[in-house]
Amino acid sequence: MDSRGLNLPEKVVRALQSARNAAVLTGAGVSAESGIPTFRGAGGLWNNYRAEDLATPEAFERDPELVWRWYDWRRGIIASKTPNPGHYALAQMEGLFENFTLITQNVDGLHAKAGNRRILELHGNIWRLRCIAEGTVREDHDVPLTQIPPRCQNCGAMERPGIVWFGESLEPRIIGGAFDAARKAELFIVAGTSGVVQPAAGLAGVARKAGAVVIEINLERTPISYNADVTLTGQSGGIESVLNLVETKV
Ligand code: BJW
Repeated sequence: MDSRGLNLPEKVVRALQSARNAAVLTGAGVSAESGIPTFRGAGGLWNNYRAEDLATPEAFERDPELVWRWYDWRRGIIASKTPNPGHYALAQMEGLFENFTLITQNVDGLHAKAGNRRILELHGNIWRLRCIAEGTVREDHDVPLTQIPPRCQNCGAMERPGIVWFGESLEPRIIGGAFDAARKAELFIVAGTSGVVQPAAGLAGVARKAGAVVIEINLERTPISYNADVTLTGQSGGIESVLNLVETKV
């Protein structure tokens, strides 16, 4: 993707250059270029692992050690990875709008590493651990974990990953903030998500209904494409090309 070859509708170019309020929703595809596996599609985690066995509260109740071993393995992969050009372009974008909210489904923490400050992590963060007795949360970057399952340093109870699993509610403050940002946005960019997991997938429709211009960036069309003014098919590193247009802001 390069900005001259994008051939964007006039309305989209205008939104990129004049919007004051912008929001972006990202998914696993944005971290794929850093070498972190996605969930669905070729090479996706759900091809080899069953979500029901690893990413539900019932799975954790049944076998916390198995769930923790899987998360420990994923922490090991993520720890060795760094942000890619797509992450950096989104970090740069934050400074180019009056209001900019980065809404992510990713749990890897790479948006913060790239420099974004206003981030809503819908599905939590893999470096956060939560005590199942007290609900207290701490950050832990040990790879591998020193103890599986890890224990609360205060009360000794088991900790769980600070992740939102299937069937669990998203933190009201975070999902509320995401819907507010979507409603307020004049420009809404969706990058690297299959658009099948709710409530995240509904954000683009909410933004569109409230009047935003919606740009999707993905390797392929998704259910979100129907709510997008334009779908740019290509790698999310191509967000750089979109950034070039924002930089010519009026
Ligand atoms: C590239 C690229 C490159 C690749 N460049 N692009 C309404 C209807 C039906 C069901 C529900 C509903 N409301 C709620 C549900 C249930 C459920 C749900 O949505 N299920 C559907 C799957 C059917 N949702 C929930 O349970 C949520 N909770 C909730 O809603 O609570 C209330 C409630 C509960 C129950 C019933 C009703 C209401 C919680 C969802 C938690 C999701 N958790 C996970 C795993 C935990 C995190 C972890 O361990 O890491 O989060 S699932 C997994 O999917 C992960 C992701 O964040 C999430 C989204 O995936 P994402 O990011 O889109 O990745 P992929 O792999 O799917 O797609 C990658 C995309 O990138 C592809 O499109 C590629 O083409 C593209 N790509 N390389 C650009 N280089």
